[in-house]
Amino acid sequence: MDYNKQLENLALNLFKIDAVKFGEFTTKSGIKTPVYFDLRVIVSYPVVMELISHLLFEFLLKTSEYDYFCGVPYTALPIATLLSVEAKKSMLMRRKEAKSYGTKKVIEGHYKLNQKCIIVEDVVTSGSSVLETVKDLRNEGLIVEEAVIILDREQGGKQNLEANNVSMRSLFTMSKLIEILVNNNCITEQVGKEVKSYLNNIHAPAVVPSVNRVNIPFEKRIELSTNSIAKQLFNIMATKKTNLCLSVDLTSSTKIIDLLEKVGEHICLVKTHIDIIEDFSDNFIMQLKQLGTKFNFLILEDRKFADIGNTVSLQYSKGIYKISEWADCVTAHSLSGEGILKALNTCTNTGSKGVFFLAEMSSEGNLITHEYTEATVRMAAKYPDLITGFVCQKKETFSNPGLIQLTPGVQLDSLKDDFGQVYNTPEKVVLENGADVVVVGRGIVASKNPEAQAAIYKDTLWKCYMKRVSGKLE
Ligand code: 5BU
Repeated sequence: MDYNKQLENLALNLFKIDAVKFGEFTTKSGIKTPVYFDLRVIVSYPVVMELISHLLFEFLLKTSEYDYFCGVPYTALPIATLLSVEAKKSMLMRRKEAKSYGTKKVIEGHYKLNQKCIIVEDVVTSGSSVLETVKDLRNEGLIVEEAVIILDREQGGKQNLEANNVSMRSLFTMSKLIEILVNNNCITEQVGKEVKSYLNNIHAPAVVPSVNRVNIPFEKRIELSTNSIAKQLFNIMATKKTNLCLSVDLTSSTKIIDLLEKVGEHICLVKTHIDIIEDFSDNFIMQLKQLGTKFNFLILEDRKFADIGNTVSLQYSKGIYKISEWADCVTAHSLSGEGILKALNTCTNTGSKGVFFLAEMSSEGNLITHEYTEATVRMAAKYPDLITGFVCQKKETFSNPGLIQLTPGVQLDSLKDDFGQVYNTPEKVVLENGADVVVVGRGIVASKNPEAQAAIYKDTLWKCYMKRVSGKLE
């Protein structure tokens, strides 16, 4: 039987067993509704349970790669169990309340860090129940990026989940279910119309993205990273106790090397704009790498690639600079599409590489919109081995604790420069805005005593970070 026929069969069964009802009800999110879906009853109907899990497996899960299922308690638990048996994949169980004795575990079952868990849920209205389960699983170091659902009420839940980096697929949308029930004379056209107009008018409130990553210490986030440069950077930060990135925006290679000799001990990352250097040479690169080894810092070339993939691959590996040969990581825009990431991914011929993907900018009047930022984060999720983190300004921008938030536009005092750069203080970017690595350029480079100034930035930023992870925020 084809998918649509089987779906119709399921819809009629659900109607027959009173799992879908029409009248006046209030949902868990407090929304009044003329239609109510109550799947708790399915435990009394094994044939319906089997049909649901079979459809979920056949049509939504066959092509996915994952290690575990976790049902959102309680209604989806039997479905998750059946799926687990059908797919021969283990299941995890989330407790609604942690045990007050013994292990105090929230997630039951055996699992390993960085393995993928798929969420199973019956109905999504706002997505908040799914997100509670996602949060607990992510806190345990599991990767949660997908949810399979029986019914999407089409009231904003899908968007709320996407804002939290969870993509959702469902067997039915509410409109589809209603259409089937009207076509089969289970409900009148009038009731169908009422439900449709209700769906168009009532939306679930937006759910604030979970921001737990900012409370997890760098050393714990090493294990959560899937990019080797992110792992190295977290490691350097944790051992050197610095999250300062120096932007060496100087045009003389000797001056850069002299400066790094002085401040190398205070930084975890050096950020270059290689094309502003007037006396570039291979010798400069050699010295830069030697300093990186001597002081244990990585090199980020802030190239901001933005062209089509083929051009980017040439810009990355050819020309005078041959960036791919020496930069541990680079910055790239998402503007021209996924081709950029594909190109950078295939050029990783010389060991481990990373990309800081540009999701937001610090400059006044930049044209990046909220939608652009969200699409950038979604695009990055397809390249877990390549992406080191995001260049961004807000903690809400992404939630994956394995990725690094790199934030430029920081100075101790001045508010702006003459060309639209907007500065925030170290306190603001680390404590409020979620910055992991903080980029400082002229705040250090243009000061009278860069060495002393770098030490001040390092100490101030690290104190803010320590305060953040200790959870002692006002
Ligand atoms: P400053 O001297 O601290 O203003 O230098 C900031 C550096 O970060 C500079 O090299 C910029 O090119 C870079 N930057 C930025 O300032 N803002 C952004 O949004 C991005 C990069 Br992306």
